[in-house]
Amino acid sequence: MTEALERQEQSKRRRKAVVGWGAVIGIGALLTTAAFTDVEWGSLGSGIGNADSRYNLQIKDVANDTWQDNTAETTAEIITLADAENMFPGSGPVSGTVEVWNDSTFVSTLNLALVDDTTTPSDVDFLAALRFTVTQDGSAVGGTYTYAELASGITLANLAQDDGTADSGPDQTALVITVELPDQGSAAANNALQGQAAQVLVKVDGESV
Ligand SMILES: [Ca+2]
Ligand SMILES: [Ca+2]
Repeated sequence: MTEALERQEQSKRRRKAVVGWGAVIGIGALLTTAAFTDVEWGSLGSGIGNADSRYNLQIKDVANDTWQDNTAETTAEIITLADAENMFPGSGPVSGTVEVWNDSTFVSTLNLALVDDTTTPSDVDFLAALRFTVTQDGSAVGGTYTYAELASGITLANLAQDDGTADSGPDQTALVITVELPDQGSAAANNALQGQAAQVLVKVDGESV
C-alpha cells in the first residue's frame, strides 16, 4: 500500500468512528427523553396580596382595656373628660385621652377632627366659646383651636406599622385633647352661657402609605 493510500484508509476509519459515536449519543438522548421526565415548580412569593394585609386602625376601649373598631358615630368610644360637666367660664381645662393603634402592615397617616354630635347637638354659642389643644405622645400639635378649626381637621404624626408587640411601640399613639371654657370677659357674657352644653365627637382617621 502506498503512503497516500494508507492515509486515505486511516481518514475513512476516523470518519466511521466519528459517525459511530454520534449514533450512540443520539440513541442515548432518545432514551432519556422517552423514559425519564422531571419538573420543578416555583411560586411567586408566598402570595400576592394577603388576608392579613388589611389596613386597620383601632381605638382603645379604656374600660375593658381592649382595642376595637369603632366605625360609627353612634357607637363612638366614650372618652372621659373628668369634671367636664361642671365646667364654667374660667374654670380651667379638662382633658381626655384617645389611644389609637395601627393594626396593619402599612405605615399610616393620621388626622384628627372634631364633629358635633348630631344626636345631641351642641349649643352653638357654647361650642364656639370652647378652646381646644391637642398633644400627640406628649408633643403639642399646633396651638389653641376653636371648634370650627378642629372641625376642619388637623394632621398628626404618622403611625408605624404594627411591630408585633401589644400595647407598646411606634404603631400606637396617645392623643390628649384638652378643653377649656375661658372667661368671656364680663359677667353678662359668662352668664349667657349658663345651662348650655356641647357634645362633641372625636374622629381619628388615616390612610395607608
Ligand atoms: Ca378599624
Ligand atoms: Ca405595638
